[in-house]
Parts: sequence; structure tokens; C-alpha cells
Amino acid sequence: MADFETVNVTTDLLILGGGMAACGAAVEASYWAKKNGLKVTVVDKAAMDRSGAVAMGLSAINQYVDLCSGKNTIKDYVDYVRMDLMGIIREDLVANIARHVDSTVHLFEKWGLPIWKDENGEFVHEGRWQLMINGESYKVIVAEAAKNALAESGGEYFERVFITEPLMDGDRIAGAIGFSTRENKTYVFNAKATIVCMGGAVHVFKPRSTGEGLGRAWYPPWNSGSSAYFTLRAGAEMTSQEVRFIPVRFKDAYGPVGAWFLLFKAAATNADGGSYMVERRSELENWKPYGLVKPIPANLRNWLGMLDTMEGKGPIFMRTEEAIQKIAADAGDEKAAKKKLKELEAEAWEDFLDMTISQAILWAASNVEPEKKCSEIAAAEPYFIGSHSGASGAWVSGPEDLQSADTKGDYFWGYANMSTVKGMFCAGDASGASSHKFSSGSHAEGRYTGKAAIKFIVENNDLPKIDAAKTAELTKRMLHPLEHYAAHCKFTTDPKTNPEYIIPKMFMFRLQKIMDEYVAGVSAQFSTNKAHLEKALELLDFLKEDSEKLGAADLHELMRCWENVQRMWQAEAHTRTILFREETRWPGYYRRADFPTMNEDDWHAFANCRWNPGTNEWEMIKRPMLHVYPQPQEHELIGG
Ligand code: SFD
Ligand code: AMP
Repeated sequence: MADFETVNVTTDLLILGGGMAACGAAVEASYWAKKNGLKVTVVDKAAMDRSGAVAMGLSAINQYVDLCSGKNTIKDYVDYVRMDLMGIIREDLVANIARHVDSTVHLFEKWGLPIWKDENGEFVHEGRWQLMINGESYKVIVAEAAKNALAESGGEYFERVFITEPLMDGDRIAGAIGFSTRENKTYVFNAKATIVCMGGAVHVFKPRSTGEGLGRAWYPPWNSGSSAYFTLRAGAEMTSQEVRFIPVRFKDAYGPVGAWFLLFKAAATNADGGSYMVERRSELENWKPYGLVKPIPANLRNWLGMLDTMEGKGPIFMRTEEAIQKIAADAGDEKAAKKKLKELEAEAWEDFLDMTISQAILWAASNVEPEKKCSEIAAAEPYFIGSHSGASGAWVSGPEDLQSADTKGDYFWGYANMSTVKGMFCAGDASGASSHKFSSGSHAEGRYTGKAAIKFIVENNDLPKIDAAKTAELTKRMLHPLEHYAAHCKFTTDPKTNPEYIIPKMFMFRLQKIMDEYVAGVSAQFSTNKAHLEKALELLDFLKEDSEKLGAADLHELMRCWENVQRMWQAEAHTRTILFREETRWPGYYRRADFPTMNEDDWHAFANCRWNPGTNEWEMIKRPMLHVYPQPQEHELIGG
């Protein structure tokens, strides 16, 4: 468009996103870049200090392996994650994160993050792998370190620049395009390697929240599937696109449950006061060996609660009052109990004030005193988040030294965390099959991905070419919603309703309705089948056609348009992969009603997919689940 300025940026390493993984990548890559006379550039759609999932802060660091104490080994963590994901993980990737994560946590502390300590000066654990923090300013601290590292190495960062599309030079990535969300500027980034860390995807499914609560979700609504879209459009192979995450959360404000279950040891009970974790234990036999391990996998914990809800035994309550009163009573005499109660009250509120402020607001607004009254919990709508208990993301190479004779041919192709596209690396929510990395593991993964990307540049030190005509075409397409809106908005008295265009919010509602009803959303009680999935694909096709008609009144709406196009691509990859995997493996995340049981013989494997940019066709690929570590026998797992 005539009134848009084009900003051309040439760099060595381009880091897309400014979240946990990106900040880790920036810190480490800057160090190696400086040694090699290279430049690192970070681009974030928001302001790094408060961008991504940790924007509000967090109250726990969920991955700390504590290797120094000798209590845990890397294999312990790999076993934990494999069982939680019902047997389907890349052990090489999980192990790589596990061996680096402790040093990341120590860096966080050095940079100023307050981690809870006990009277002996030891970290206070929430659970075996989780540490408690005073984390309101967590992201500010992590971003500051990243910015300092960039400044020291002569790097730069761009904030409020929304990345849309990859630029390719044959089979190698050459950079990316994007636009400023504040000024009439488009950006063309040309780089020798690119790290994708633009987070997961929220609001692909209709959320439980509606009306004045709309927009409220557990994971941040501004993570809109940019990583999945970008990697797919570059032609990368994707993995585990069926493995969405359904978190159980405090109902309506989505407060996390970890501190309640692990730190406060609260129980969840149904309307009759019964505990589904106890009463439905026999159901776990149907999902063995995974159903018989400790902790019980997240999706199976969900599933037992869902069975109660589907039988009309809801609501399900988190018994905050019982848990707090019990800990206080155990503190000793009346005075000690009173003191402990005050402490617990403060901790309960801080848990949410540090991480999910709206939950604290909802408690205050509805007169909830957690030490006196329990709160309802519920299974949330699905999210795409490879860093928590889901697994969706790009299929990336593992590190060379962690491969076994079995895995090396399939899981290693030169550089740690490089996708199947040359020069394009992924970390955090953007890389798949390596769950349970959370904030700390994402940062650790970002760090060694940054180092690997610099190694790639040193060994491939030519600047890939950008095709000017193709870039112009993509830029025109990127800005089209503005032009389209301007051309037609006077046609109706209400510019929101127009036969020539669809505004992004309405487009999002359409996408969410398709996914909710046909692809196992909340309304469908997380259940689907072949016919539903095929119907969804038919409707997604129409939606894709109509995406050409998206209209944007301003730059903010232009961002909304692209967020929803990206969500739509995430939705399609998800639907196709659920259709491909003909079994039910994670019943508490989704169920194939036409294949209601797990099929270890045929589906103890990865379901991968790839969109072919040349033919516009999707390819579904089954990849073997191979082991790096010796597998425990079934009897060793039970209760272990
Ligand atoms: O309790 C573009 N998470 C928790 N992790 C923990 O360690 N402890 C917890 O307590 C955690 N909990 C929790 C968590 C998240 C949330 C929202 C809540 C509670 C309420 C998970 C972690 O936060 C998560 O695993 C990591 O943050 C993942 O890191 P990463 O880097 O993959 O994603 P990001 O941090 O969201 O960053 C994404 C970045 O990309 C930018 N971006 N930039 C340019 N162009 C585009 N098109 C872009 N699209 C996105 C974003 O702005 C951001 O900078 S608990 O519930 O488990
Ligand atoms: P959440 O608040 O649900 O995101 O959980 C935070 C951390 O605690 C994650 O590592 C979860 O896997 C873990 N967690 C939450 N609930 C339980 C539970 N009931 N049993 C074991 N681990 C849990």
C-alpha cells in the first residue's frame, strides 16, 4: 500500500518471538554471536517485558530437575514425561531440556528472581519437579537479561512487530515478513538462520468464557498459533498436532491447580463429596501401563473427573478449605495453628496474584475466602502448547550425543532443534514431542537452540537470497484486509456487518464453533469421530476461502485478522491429525468415539503431518517411537 514504509533488516540470526524460549535463545546466541562477529535480532509482536505466557508472572517454576542433589536423574524426568504423555515423547529432546534446565533456574535467581527458600536455605518445592517463586516480575527479569545480552553483542530487538510469513530461498529459510502494530510500516527480515518461538495457540476452540468474560482463558489469548502457522508455511514437518492440552482450572477465571494439588495437598470432590481419584481408580486399568504409574498422567486425572461430570455428579470442587484447615491444624497448638492459617491465606492469594490475577479478582468479587469455602474447578477448552502437558509443535532434530543406536537415523539431522527446513530452528511451544518444559525448560531449550543456530550460521555463512517479487506479493497479501475494508466499509451503515468482508472477531467465532462442535470441544464433551472430523474439514475449507475476505479497519484489526488465519491453520493441522490417529490415547484430552480404546500395536508412534507449499497438499506421516533409555518393566512402573 502506498502509505506504508518498508523497513529492510539484514541480520545473521533472527529470533521470532520474545517469550521464555526467545529470551533464552537471545542470551545464549548473543554470547556465541559476539565470539564469531555475528548479529542477533529479536522480533516480538508485543513488549518483551510483559509478552507471552509469563506476561502476568507465575507462582512456580515447574521444571527443576535438581541434578546436583543427586535425588533425581535425567532418566527419571524422561520416564515421568513419557508416562504422562501415554508413551509418546521424544526422549532425546526431553533429556536435552532436563540436563540444561537447572542452570537456567540458577541464572533466573542470579538475575533477581525470588525463589522460595526454607529455613535451611533450600528451595521450597511445590512437588517433585516444581519450585515456588515470588514471580510477579518473572518476565521482566528474564527479558532484561535478554536485552542486556543483545546490547552487549551489538544485537537489536523490535517490539510490536507482528510476524506473518516465512521467506524462503529454495529449501532454506531466508527470513520473515511482518508489520508494525503501531505505525504504517512493513518489515522484511533477511537472515542466515531463524529461530521460531512465537508460542502456542489459544482461542482456536470456543472458550467457556462468554459475554463480558470473553477473552478470558488459561493460556494467553495473544498466543494465536503464529509458530504453527509459520513453520507449516515454511514446509516443516509437524508432530503431535493431535495432542492438545486440556487443563483443569478453577472455573471461570482459570486459576491453575498445581499449587493446590501439590503444595496444599487439596482433594477434588464431586457434588456428593466423593473423590473421583479414589472412586474411579479401576478405570485406570483400561489405560495401562500408563494408568498405573504415579503421578497419574494429567489427561487421565482429567478423564476420571470428566466421567463424574458426564454422569451428572458435578460440580467438581477443589476443597481449599479442608486443605488449609488441615495444614493449619497440623502446625501445633492453637496459637501456632492461627499463625499458620494467616500464612496459608497469604500464600493462597499470592498464588493467583502472581499468575492469574483475574482468579483473585473473581474470589474477591464473589466473597470467596479459600480457607472457608471451596471453589469449583472444570476442564478448560483445548489449547496448543507443546511446553506444558500437550505436545504439539514442529518435528525437530535432537542433539547428537543423546541419540541411541536406534534413534540416530530418525531423530538427528545435524543441529539440535533444527526443524526439517534448513536453517529454521524451533523452541518452547514451537517444538513438539518434548512436553513438560514449562517456563524454565522453554528458556533452557531456547538457550541451546540459540547456540546450535549460531553453529549452523558459522558453518553455512552465506546470506540466503530473498526473492523481491515474492516478498512484494506476500506483503500485498499481508496488508490486503486493510485495503479490502477501506474499499467496502461505506457500503453499510454498520461497518461491522458487510456482505463484502468478514471482520476478524466474527471469523474467530466461526472457527471456534466448528472446532467446538466437530473437533471435540467443551460442548461436544471432548468427543469426536470420523464423520464429525470430515465435516469439520469441509467447513474449514469454506472458512479458508472466506479468509481472503477478512477486513481490517486499522493496524490492530490487521493483527487480529492474521491471528485468526494462524489459528485456522493450527485448527486444520489438529483436525487432520486427530483423524489420522485411529485410536483414543489421551481420553482426558479428546476421545475418538469410533475408536474408544488405545491401540498400542498400531499407534505406539508419532502422528506427523506436513503441508506442502508447492502442491498445497497435506501429507500424513507415521514416525516410530524409539527409545534412548532402557524401558522399565510394567511391574517397576506400578505405583513407582
Ligand atoms: O501453573 C509473536 N506456564 C507455567 N510454567 C511454569 O514454569 N510454571 C507455572 O506455574 C506455569 N503455569 C502457567 C503457565 C502459563 C500461563 C499462561 C499460566 C500459568 C497462567 C507455562 C509457561 O509460561 C510456558 O510454558 C512458557 O512461557 C512457554 O514459552 P514460549 O517461549 O514457548 O512461549 P511464550 O513465553 O508465550 O512466548 C511467546 C512469544 O511470542 C510472541 N509472539 N511475536 C512476533 N510475531 C508473532 N506473530 C507472534 N506471536 C507470538 C509473544 O509476544 C511472546 O513474546 S501453570 O498453569 O502450569
Ligand atoms: P498446573 O497448575 O495444573 O499447571 O500444574 C502445575 C504443575 O503441577 C505441573 O507440573 C503439573 O503437571 C503438576 N500437577 C498438577 N496437578 C497435579 C496432580 N494432581 N498430581 C501431580 N502433578 C500435578
